[in-house]
Amino acid sequence: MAHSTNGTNSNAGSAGNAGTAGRAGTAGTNAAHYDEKDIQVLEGLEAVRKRPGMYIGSTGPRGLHHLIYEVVDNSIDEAMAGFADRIDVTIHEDNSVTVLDNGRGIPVGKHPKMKIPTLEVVLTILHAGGKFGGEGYKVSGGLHGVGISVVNALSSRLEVEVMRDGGIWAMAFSQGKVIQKISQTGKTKKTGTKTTFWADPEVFETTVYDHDTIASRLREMAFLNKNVKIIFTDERMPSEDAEAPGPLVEVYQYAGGIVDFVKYVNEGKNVLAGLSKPIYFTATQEAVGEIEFAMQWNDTHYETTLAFANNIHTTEGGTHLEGFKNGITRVLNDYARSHSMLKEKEDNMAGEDVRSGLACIISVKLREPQFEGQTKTKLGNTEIRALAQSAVMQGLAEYMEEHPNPAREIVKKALEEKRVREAVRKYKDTQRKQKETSLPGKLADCSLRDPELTELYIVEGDSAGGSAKQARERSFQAILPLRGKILNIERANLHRSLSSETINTLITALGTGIGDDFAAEKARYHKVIIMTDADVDGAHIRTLLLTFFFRFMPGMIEHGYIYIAQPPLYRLAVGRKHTYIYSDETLKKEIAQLPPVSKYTIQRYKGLGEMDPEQLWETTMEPSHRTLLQVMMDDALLADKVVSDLMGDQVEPRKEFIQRHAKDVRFLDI
Ligand code: 0RA
Repeated sequence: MAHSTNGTNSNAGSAGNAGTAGRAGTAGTNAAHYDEKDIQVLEGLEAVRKRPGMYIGSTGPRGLHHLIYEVVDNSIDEAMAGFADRIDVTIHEDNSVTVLDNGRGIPVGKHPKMKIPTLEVVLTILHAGGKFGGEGYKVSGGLHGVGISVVNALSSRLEVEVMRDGGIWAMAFSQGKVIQKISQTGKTKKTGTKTTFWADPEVFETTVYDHDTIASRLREMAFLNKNVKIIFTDERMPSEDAEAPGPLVEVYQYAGGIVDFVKYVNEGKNVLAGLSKPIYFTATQEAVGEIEFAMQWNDTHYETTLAFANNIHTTEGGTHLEGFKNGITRVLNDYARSHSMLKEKEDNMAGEDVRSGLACIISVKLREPQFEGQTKTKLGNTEIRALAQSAVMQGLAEYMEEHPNPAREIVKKALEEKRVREAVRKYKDTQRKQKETSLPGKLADCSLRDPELTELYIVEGDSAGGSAKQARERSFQAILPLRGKILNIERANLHRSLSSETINTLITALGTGIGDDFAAEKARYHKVIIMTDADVDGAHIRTLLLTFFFRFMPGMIEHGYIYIAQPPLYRLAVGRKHTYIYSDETLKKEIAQLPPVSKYTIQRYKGLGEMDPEQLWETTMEPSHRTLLQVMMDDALLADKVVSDLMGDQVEPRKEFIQRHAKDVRFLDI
């Protein structure tokens, strides 16, 4: 989301009563002086203007955006009832908003009880919104269910036009009061309702809508209601299509419904083999409602499950989510056992194992939703737990039996997560037992203990490690030889990486801990120097090590503790003198500068192992002669991009990242 003012995205619609407390306080003081007559007044729209927070959450940007959601929700209700399939939402240049649907139109005839036009009842009486009208709707969205009258109360002006029974009827209001009585203004064969409102600047801190927030919510609505086409026009913004000048128009229509939603969530991620088509199933229980699931695993290690009840994003979860979690854990364990993928002696996979890498949309539409929790975004209906669970146990199990290939991929991934989780638990146990007492055997530590003075050389290969151990100044230089390549952290998760011995050795030697446990002040060395061969393999190992630091110990880079050693590429000997050369360019220059008949020999170092300890010391380890590259990282980039690019799942952004940062490496002569 590009905006910051309301600090939320499409979930703003379910954001609840954030601003209620303050508002209620003010009104409460006044309430002390009310007599019976006043209380009656308070039951009308005046109450809404006195305590807007109670009805729309707040008078800040969040509450403002709620106005649009409330009006759109009414049209969505009409669509859910099967009478509308198109909703046009337009934000005009002056931040007024028009919502037009092609439903039946709000009834305009005299209301039998109230003796005024039903249209007026709907717009001026609290709670006379969607459910009003005898038969009513089967299901109804709208977080507060307060209806369009609340929007009317909080608008400096509201115009409504109803197309019904061959005619067009219009009314206008100001701050909830009729300023233009109902009248027929024309004829039409169409049906529908059109509402235009101007949020009251006397009520709202701001009356400017955020395009992305509205777009995101409308898109979500279209995903959740596949029969609805939502056309969003923002007249404040220019068209993105040069061929069609005019305002910005975006169309949201998803024939695939939540299947399209889950694909959208997984955009830019690698989905598991055979799962390019998401898993979809549904269950209905006449007296309760309908529940739909769309799920698709990707190769990341985090879960994105979005649960909705009557189009409301239930961010606090609830019974639908509980039933789902129980169901999916059972189905995957049953499958793993019956297909001998999980051995008899092995423990079951945990919920977090089976849901790792899962993107899932749950949408339940029920007749009488009960919303609970702090922000009224937790579904409370107990009957939904069983419905959700049995839906998953049938739907998912059936899918897996019919699609053995993706089924195996899903279970394989979950099993991997389980094993890794268990390895981590073991690792943490041993860590606790060891309590940094024993350092890895391969580490040739230095004798000084002051991290400001000490250095750790991470050296590729045992033979170079041997030379480095002989060459070093043991008081302040420690050597850690790495055997072969280290695990490719690019693709493994934190848990899995910890089962690698090399990684463990590294972590123990450095002393800082990793991830959330990282503590820079525990670093045992303030210079950690990566020393690899000057060839492709060396470059690869260096990349893997840098990736390791980027991912698990970014703080080491932030503190400037990570360096890259620069071993020479050549040794140029002329007569009795010799020089070490660090690049092809310099070599050419040096040779060109030699007197014409000079005799010289060039030795090319393919690896560190070709240097004897003295040479290694002289060229690469001795502080007054060596050149170290300090690895630097931009702070903003760290916060923003490391997580998505490096922690992410696609290889390209990661490669780009490392390539980008390779350039940020700067020379440092010590
Ligand atoms: C009450 C009763 C009927 C429809 C509506 C309200 C209605 C409200 C809104 C709000 C926005 N768009 C709407 N469309 C319809 C049922 C009328 C009938 O039985 O024909």
